[in-house]
Amino acid sequence: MNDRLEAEQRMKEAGRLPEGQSLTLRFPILHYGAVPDFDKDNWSFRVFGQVDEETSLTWDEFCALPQTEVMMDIHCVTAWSKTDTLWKGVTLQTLVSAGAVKIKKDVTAVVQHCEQGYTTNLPIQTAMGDNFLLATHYDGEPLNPEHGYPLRGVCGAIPGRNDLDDVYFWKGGKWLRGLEFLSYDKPGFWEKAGYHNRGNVWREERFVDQQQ
Ligand SMILES: Nc1nc2c(c(=O)[nH]1)N[C@H]1C(S)=C(S)[C@@H](COP(=O)(O)O)O[C@H]1N2
Ligand SMILES: [Mo]
Repeated sequence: MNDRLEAEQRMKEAGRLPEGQSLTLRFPILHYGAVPDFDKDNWSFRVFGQVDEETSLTWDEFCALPQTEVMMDIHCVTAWSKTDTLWKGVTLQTLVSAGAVKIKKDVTAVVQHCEQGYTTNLPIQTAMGDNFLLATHYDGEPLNPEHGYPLRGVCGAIPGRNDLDDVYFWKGGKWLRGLEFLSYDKPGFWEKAGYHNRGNVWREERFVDQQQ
C-alpha cells in the first residue's frame, strides 16, 4: 500500500474520515475568481451588523490581537480531507473577550465577507467554537496568497472534540475582510448556489437536496 492509502486507512480506523471523503497528503487550492493582492495600507477588517459598535481594524491592530494555535482536520465538500493541519490566528471567542466585538444578544448567525464578494454563513455557536479560526498562519508560516493571505476563516474538526460543529471547508472564507453579525440567517455564495446551508461533515450535509 502506498503512503496515502496507509494514512487513509489509519484515519478511517481512528474515526477521523467522514463518509464519502478520501485523504489527501497535498493541499489543494480551490476558489472562485482570481487571487487578490494584499494592500496593507488600504486593508481593513470590518465588524458590522448586530454589534454594539460597528468597527474596523487595521492590519496592525488585527495582528496585535492574542493569537491561538489550532490543529484541525479539514474536509472539503469535493471529497478530499487533510488531517493535522496547523493554523494560527484569532478565534471569534478572543475577539469577543478582547472587547473587539460586542455581539448583541439576539445574534444567531455570522457571515464572513471576503475580497471580491465571496461570503459564507455560520451559526453563531459554530463560529464561537474552538474549531473556527480567523487564521493568518498555516504550518508556522504566513498564509500563501492562494490559501487566503493575509487572513482567512478556517473551519475544521479537532480530533476528539465531539462537542463542536464540524463543517465543510467552503465555510472558511479566504481573503477575509469582515464579519457581519445577524439575528437571522443569510446564505452565502455557495449556500445560494446549491450547497447545503449547514454543511456538517459527519451528517454529509453537502448539497441543498440533502437539506431539511
Ligand atoms: N474568498 C473565497 N474563499 C473561499 C472560496 C472562494 O471561492 N473564495 N472557496 C471555498 C472553498 S469551496 C474551499 S473548498 C476552500 C478551499 O481552501 P484552500 O484553497 O485553501 O484549500 O476555500 C473556501 N473559501
Ligand atoms: Mo470547496
